[in-house]
Amino acid sequence: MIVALAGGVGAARMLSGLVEVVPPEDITAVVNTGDDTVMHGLRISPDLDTVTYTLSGMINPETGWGLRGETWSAMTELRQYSGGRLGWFNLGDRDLGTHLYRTSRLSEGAPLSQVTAEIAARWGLGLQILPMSDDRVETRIVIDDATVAGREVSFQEYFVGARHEVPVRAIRLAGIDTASPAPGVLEAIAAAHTVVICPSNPVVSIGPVLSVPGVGPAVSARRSHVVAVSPIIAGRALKGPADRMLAELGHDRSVVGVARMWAPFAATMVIDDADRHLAGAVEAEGMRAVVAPTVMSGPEEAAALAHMVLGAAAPGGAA
Ligand code: FO1
Repeated sequence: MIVALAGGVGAARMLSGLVEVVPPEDITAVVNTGDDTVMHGLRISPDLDTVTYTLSGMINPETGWGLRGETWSAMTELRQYSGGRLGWFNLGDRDLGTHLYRTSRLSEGAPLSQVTAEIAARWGLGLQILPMSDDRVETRIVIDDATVAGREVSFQEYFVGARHEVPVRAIRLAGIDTASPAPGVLEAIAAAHTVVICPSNPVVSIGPVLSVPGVGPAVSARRSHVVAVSPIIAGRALKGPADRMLAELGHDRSVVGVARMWAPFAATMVIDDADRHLAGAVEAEGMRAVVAPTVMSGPEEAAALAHMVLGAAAPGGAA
């Protein structure tokens, strides 16, 4: 059994490699839901959907979110009605079907983990996709915008509304203290042969997963079996604001900064060839550094990285 702690695009690519080298039934993805939002009354779970659509081959290749070959009639109508005011977060016509289904099932009382399994089954996926929690946890971002310093906004207001171009001052995970891991999360981590920390944003993707009460300690308890893949390559994130966010929140904007965050949880970190010269500094943080090509530019690269990651768990088993 392999457990992957996952955010959005980087994790989805990592998982698409993992399913090529391990039977999908042996994989459990534990996915961040801190980015979830309610838009027009609909519950949107961007990271769950990015993982699901990517693994079913239906992800929109241009955006990295939403569905391939999407149409936008509903959004066009919404913008017409509202003079554009309500159209800042793009929901494609087919994608809306997913959000309508999720929202309906949640309002019927089904937990998010159950609904997520139903959505994965509809797309024919063999792996288990679990939200980090069935409880609502909301990643809130404290930003400095043009009008107010220290304004708290939702993750999507920061990421999509402000195009993640504004400085981040702090992160707050609303609801985290009372959240429980989704059923099966702790059991999967305890039973895993390897736990993979996917190359997702450490602060707003993996951070919330590890912050669900019980999850961080469960991962730390398996430290020697945990392999992290750095989302930072030569000081840059391939996609999204992870690099800037690390710096803005006082972390080192490099694989060394990531190692400092993951050392309590993972014995091994895979860093890119471009960061080979930092392997010693990563090891000084208490992690074993494994150097490999980590850019998953296509299915072959993703499978090669997955193969390497699964072989990289610390030898000897010492936590
Ligand atoms: N990202 C954008 O940059 N613009 C959008 O309009 C947008 C809409 C959207 C709708 C559904 C969905 O599942 C994801 C969507 N995303 C959009 C992506 C998403 O907000 C972010 O990539 C993640 O939250 C970060 O992991």
